[in-house]
Amino acid sequence: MPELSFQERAKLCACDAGRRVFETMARKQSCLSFNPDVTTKAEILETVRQVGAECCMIKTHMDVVSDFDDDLVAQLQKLSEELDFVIFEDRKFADIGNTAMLQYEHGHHRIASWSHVTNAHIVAGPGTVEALKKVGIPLKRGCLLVAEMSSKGTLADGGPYTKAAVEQAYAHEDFVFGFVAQRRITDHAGFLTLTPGVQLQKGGDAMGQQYNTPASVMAKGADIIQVGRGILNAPDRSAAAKEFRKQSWEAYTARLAE
Ligand code: 5FU
Repeated sequence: MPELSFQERAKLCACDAGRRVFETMARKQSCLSFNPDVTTKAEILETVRQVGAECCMIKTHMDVVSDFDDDLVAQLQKLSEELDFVIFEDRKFADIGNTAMLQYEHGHHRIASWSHVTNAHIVAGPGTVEALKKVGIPLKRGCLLVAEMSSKGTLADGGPYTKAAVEQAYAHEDFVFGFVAQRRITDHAGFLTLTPGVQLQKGGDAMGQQYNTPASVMAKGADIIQVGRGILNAPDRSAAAKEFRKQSWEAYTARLAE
């Protein structure tokens, strides 16, 4: 099957937030999502200002931010408009439906109120995503399912578990618009693949993370490369983000030309 462009794939995506992601990627010519995994509001905003212009998406873990407040959200939303990126809170909901729904809508972070995209594990069965959807759909939010992980020894490793994630996604296409995975796991072009565990050199960290290069993950069908420390720890973050963006966009255009 020929590879479709992100513009064409936006039309095949049944989720409002998912279409917004595909359209942002096409408009900005960026397959790069950056995660500022830092623990203060000032550091998050500083790093997003440094690299947001290169990214189609900024992925957050707000539960590690010591001084999280509503103003952080307001400033991040403002930057998302100014620099044109989608906000993705990587909350990885995993509980029974009722609890996941409460966690998504309420609590300190009120994720559904500001994050365009979130994600969920499928370990608890279909109830998790069914419940998240009740909160997310009226707000035009979208969700990715964690189908495979980048870490050593993961149980989400491409077998029946990954297949079950694909089945859940098909059942909720208006809310679920793709996967966190190490490769493309379905032929449905309206679903997007976001791949974490990416650095400019293959390798890993001391706690089980495994890294592949932008070109190698794009060749396996990634649409978005998820990069954290590869940019965060670079001497020039903006230059590093430009390089990740260039390498992944070139791999995407090469895929279109095949
Ligand atoms: F689902 C996953 C996964 O399988 N691997 C990941 O690394 C999510 N992640 C996230 O991507 C993780 O929580 C980090 O926020 C990010 C990777 O950051 P790094 O600094 O590039 O290793």
